[in-house]
Amino acid sequence: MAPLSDRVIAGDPRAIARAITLIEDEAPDGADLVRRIFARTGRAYLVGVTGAPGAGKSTLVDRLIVGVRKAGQTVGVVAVDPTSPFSGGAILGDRVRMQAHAGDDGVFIRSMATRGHLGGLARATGEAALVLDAAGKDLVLIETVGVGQDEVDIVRTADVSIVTLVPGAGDDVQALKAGIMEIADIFVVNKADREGADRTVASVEAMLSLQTFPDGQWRPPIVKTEATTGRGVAELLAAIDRFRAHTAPALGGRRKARAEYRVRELMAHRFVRHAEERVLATGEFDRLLDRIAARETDPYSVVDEIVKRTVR
Ligand SMILES: Nc1nc2c(ncn2[C@@H]2O[C@H](COP(=O)(O)OP(=O)(O)OP(=O)(O)O)[C@@H](O)[C@H]2O)c(=O)[nH]1
Ligand SMILES: [Mg+2]
Repeated sequence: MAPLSDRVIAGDPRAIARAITLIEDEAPDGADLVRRIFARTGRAYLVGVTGAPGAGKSTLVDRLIVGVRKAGQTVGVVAVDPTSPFSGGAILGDRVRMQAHAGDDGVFIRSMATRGHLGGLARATGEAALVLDAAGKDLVLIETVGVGQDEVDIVRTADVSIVTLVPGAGDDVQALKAGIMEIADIFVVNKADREGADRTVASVEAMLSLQTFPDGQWRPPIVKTEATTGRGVAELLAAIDRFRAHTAPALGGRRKARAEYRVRELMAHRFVRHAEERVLATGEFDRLLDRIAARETDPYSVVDEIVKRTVR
């Protein structure tokens, strides 16, 4: 049989699924695969969709799939599943959605569990997106629940970040402000059929008006949607297209920044692992921690010593 990387590049759905599993499992074969496919990536447009649990992200993603397919493009979806009591349900929901597109080989949907340790979930998600990119998908949608640093990192791996809000979530706007709000390229107020949608739009608008957007700088638009009926989805797709056109000249810079982030993360991960596995004797790390706790030494001295032995 042809190597997995070749089958991924050929767009074979079973190979794509296998490849993403390798990446999720942090198998050495996964790293090898990324190496083999990397030159074939960089063509897909990566769309991050985040927002509070239950905001309607999956429903929205589903509508986007339909819109993108109508436009004749292929699409891959990576849905990052929160490790919450809901996760089982979410995976189930995504399975149901997958069925809806079963038989359409222009669509590939995959849920990823939030159990990545080494290198983190952002790495796994980013690499899953690479697989879909190499497989020739024109658009890759990444759905994630926006709560913490993981999500901010995931969204950073996208070319465009969509933050999904819902009416009556004024407090959420506050809560989201710190992290996710700053990385929003497009705001969506979903469930616009509900009472208070215009108030939510107004509060995001008020927040945006506090910032200055110099001439030529993108000002995030606010799009009202009703994912259940598909209302506003065409406007959202149009906003994505506008953002894409607007940022096309800077895409290289954005991707370079992403590369920097990845390489730094990988370097840190490798160096730590090297120190733990090759430099420190078995149990030594633990003993060092005990000595720090007992104030016999301090963290700086310990790290100085480890670095000295590592670069020797
Ligand atoms: N009224 C209304 N309900 C909606 C709309 N969009 C989604 N919903 C409903 O909201 C619920 C959650 O939708 P999902 O698409 O699963 O939300 P999600 O953000 O993906 O949820 P998690 O992945 O679990 O965080 C479902 O019952 C949807 O039918 C909308 O525009 N209006
Ligand atoms: Mg969902």
